[in-house]
Amino acid sequence: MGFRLRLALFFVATLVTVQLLTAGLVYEVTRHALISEGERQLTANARAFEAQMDDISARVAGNVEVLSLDYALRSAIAERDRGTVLSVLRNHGRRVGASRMLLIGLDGRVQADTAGATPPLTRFPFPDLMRSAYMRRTAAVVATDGKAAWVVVVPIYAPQPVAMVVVYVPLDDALLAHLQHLSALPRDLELAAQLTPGHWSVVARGDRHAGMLASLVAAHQPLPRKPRLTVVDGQQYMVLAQPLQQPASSRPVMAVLGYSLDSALQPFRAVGIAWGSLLALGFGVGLLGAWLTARSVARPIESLALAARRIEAGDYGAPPGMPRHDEIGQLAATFASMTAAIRQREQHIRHQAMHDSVTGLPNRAAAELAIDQWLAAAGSAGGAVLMIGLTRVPDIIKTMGHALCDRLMLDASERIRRTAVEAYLARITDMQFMLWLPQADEPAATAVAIHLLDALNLPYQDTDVTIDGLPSIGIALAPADGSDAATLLRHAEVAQFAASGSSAALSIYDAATDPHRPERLSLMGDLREALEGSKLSLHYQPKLDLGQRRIEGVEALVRWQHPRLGWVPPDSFIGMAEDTGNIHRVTRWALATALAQAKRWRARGLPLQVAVNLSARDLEDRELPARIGALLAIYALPPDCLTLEVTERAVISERDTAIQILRRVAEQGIGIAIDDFGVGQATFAYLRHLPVSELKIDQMFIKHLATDRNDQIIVRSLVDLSHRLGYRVTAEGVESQGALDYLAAIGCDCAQGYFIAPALDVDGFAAFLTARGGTVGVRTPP
Ligand code: G
Ligand code: G
Ligand code: MN
Repeated sequence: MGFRLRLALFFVATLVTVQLLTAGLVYEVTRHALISEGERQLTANARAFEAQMDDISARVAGNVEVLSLDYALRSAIAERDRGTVLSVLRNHGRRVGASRMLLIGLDGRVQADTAGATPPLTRFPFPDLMRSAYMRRTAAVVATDGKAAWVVVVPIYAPQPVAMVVVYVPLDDALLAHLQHLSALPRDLELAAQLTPGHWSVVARGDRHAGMLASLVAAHQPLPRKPRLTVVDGQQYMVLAQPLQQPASSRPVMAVLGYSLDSALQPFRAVGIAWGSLLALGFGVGLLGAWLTARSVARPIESLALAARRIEAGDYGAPPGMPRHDEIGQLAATFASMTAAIRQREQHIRHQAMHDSVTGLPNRAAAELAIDQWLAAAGSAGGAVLMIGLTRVPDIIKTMGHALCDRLMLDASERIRRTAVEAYLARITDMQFMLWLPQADEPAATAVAIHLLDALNLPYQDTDVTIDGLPSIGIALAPADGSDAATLLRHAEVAQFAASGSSAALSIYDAATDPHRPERLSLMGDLREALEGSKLSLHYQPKLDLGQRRIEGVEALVRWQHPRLGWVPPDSFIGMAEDTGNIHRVTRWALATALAQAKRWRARGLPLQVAVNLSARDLEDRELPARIGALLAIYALPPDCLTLEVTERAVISERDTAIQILRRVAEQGIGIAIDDFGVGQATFAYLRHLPVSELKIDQMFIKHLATDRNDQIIVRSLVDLSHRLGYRVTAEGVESQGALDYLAAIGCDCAQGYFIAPALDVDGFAAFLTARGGTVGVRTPP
C-alpha cells in the first residue's frame, strides 16, 4: 500500500470515526431525553384518560339525576309498570349514549333491562357498586361477553331511595376514537381485558394503535405497571398499563398506553439527514485534500526513489531539482550532493582500479581491456606489444627502497612517453611497462624498441646516486603471437625474460623456444614419472687418453625414451628441468646411476673414470657435496674416479655458494672439469680461483681442427696455457683422424668424439671395448 493511499485513508478514517462517535453520542443523549419524556407523557396520559372517564361518569350521573325527578318514572316504579319504566329508560339511554339501562330494586334484583337479556328478578352482579352509590357517584369498568362498558350506578330518590338506575356506556373503538379526538389522549391506546383467567385480549382500541398488547403477549411479558421500553412491530415504544376502577367481581381491565420513540425521533431524522449529507461532503473534501497533500509529499519521494534506483544501476546523472523549502526540499538537496559525492568517489575508485598510482598510467587490467577492444574493432590489422622491463628494479628496491624506485619508474615512464608519443603505454608490474603499437609489424616494433633502449640506457640521476635500470624489451606481435591481450602480454613477457639474459637486451617472441609452452608442464610431470619408473638411462661416451692410447674414462649422458613422444633429447628437457626445479632429481639420479655402473666395471676389472654433467642450478644445492661423498662411500669407490662437469656459464654467473660447493667437492678429491670451455667469458685469471682440475675444449674449435689453421693456433695455445696452469685438457667433438692426430701431436691429454665413439649404452660400450681391445685399454693408475 503506497504512502499516498495510507495517508488519505488515515485522514478519512479519522474524520469518519469522529463523526460517528459524535452522532452516536447525540443519538444516545436524545434517546434518553425522549425516554424520560415518554415516561412523563405516559403517566400524564394515564391520568388524562381517568379524567375523561370521570367526565363521562359526571355527565351520565347528571342525566340520570334529572331522570330521577321524572314523575312518570317514579310512579311507574311505584306501580311496577315495567313497560313505562323501559320506555323511559330507553329514551334517556339514547340521550347519554348508553347501550343498556337497568332498573334495580333496593333488594338488588333487576326489575327492568332495556337489552331484555336478564330474566326478571335476577340479582345485579355488582352489589358493591350499589352500596357505594348511596355515598358518592359510582362508576367502573365492566367486561362481559368480550366487550367492555363503563357502568354508572345512580340511586332514584322519591324522596327516599326507591331504586337504582344502572347505565352501560360501551367502551368501544368508537368511544376511544372520540375521546382521542377531543383531547390529548395518547394516540396509541388499547383496552385490554382478562376475559379468561391468565389471558388478556383487546376489547377496544383507539383510531390508531400499534398492537402493543399482542407484542407483549407474544414476548411473554407481563403488562407493565410502570413505563417500559418494548419493541412493537419492530419499532421502539414506551408502554404503560393503567388499571381502571372496577367492581370486585368483574374481570380485570386495563388501559394500555403507548408512546412511540420512533415517532418522537422523527423530527431529529431531518437533522440526521442533514448531518449525514454534511458528513458525506466532508468525507469527499477530506479525501480530496488528503490525496492532494499525500501527493505533494509522495511525488518528490517517488522521484527521489527513482533517482536512487538509477544510481544503483550506475547512472549518476543529477537527480531532479526540487525548488521547495520544506523538509522534502532539504532531502532532495542532500540527495543531490550525496549523488555527486558518490559519483566522484566511484570515478576515483574506478581510476585507481585501472591505473598505477605512481606513474598515473593504466595498469595491466586496463591495458588488456584496451588492447582487446582495439583488436576487436580493428579486426586483422594486428599490432605489437612491447614489454619493457627494468631488470635491476628488484635489487634497487632491496638496496635503495621503494621511494627511489618509484621515482626511477616515473622517470622511465616519461622517457618512454617521449620516445613513443602516439603509442598506448601502461605499467604492468613493479618493474615492467607495456607499449601497444597498433598496426606495427616486426621491423617497426623493433625500431621503436631500439629507440626505447637508447632512451632507457641513459642512467637515471637521483640527487646523489646514479642508477642503471638495465632495460630489456620483449616483443610479441598480433595476431601471429596471440589474438587476445592476455596471450600477447604473456608472450611479450616471455620474450622480455629471454632478452634480459641476452646481450642485445631485445628479443622477439619465438613460440619454438618459449620455455613456458603449456606442454612443458606435462613434460615435467612425465619426467618425474620417468625418474621413478627408470625410463631414463645413461649412455657413456668414451674418453681416449692420447698419450697412452687407452680409454681412460667415460662421460655419462642422460637419455630419455618417452612413452608417447619417443626419443627426447636432453637439450629440450634439461633446461626445462632447471627452470622448474626438477634438475636436482635428474642430477642425483645420474650420479647414483653412473657410480653404480662404475662399481660394476670395477668388479670386471675396468677402473674407468666417470664424468657426470652438473647444471648451474646444482651449484645452489648445499647438500650436494655430502650426498656425493655418501654415494662414493656406499659403492666403496675412490673419489678420483668421479669428475663433475660444469659449464663456464654456471661458474661465472653463480656466486659464492657455487664456489663454496665446488670447493667442498674438490676437497674430497673429486675432479672438476670446465665443460664447453672457450665459448663463454671465463678467463684463466678467473678460473684460478676455482678448484678446477680439467678443461674440456668446446667442439666448436675441434670440428675443423684438421684443416683450420686458426683453430689449430687457438687449440695449441689453450692446451699450452692449460698445461702451464696445471690443468688436464680434453678435446670434445673429435670427428676425424686428422683432428685426433693433431691433438696427439700438441700433447692434448684426452680426446672425445664421434671418431672414437658416440655415447653408447652399457652393452654397446662393452662391445666397443672388446672390438677395440688391441689399441684401446684402460689406463692404469701411475
Ligand atoms: O650428448 P648429448 O646430446 O646428450 O648432450 C646434450 C647436453 O646435455 C650436453 O651439453 C650435456 O652436457 C647435457 N647433459 C647430458 N646429460 C646430462 C646430465 O645428466 N646432467 C646435466 N646437467 N646435463 C646433461
Ligand atoms: O657439453 P657436453 O660436452 O656435455 O656435450 C656433449 C655433447 O656433444 C653430447 O650431446 C654428445 O652427444 C655430443 N658429441 C660428442 N661427441 C661429438 C662429436 O664428435 N661431434 C658432435 N657434433 N657432437 C658430439
Ligand atoms: Mn659434458
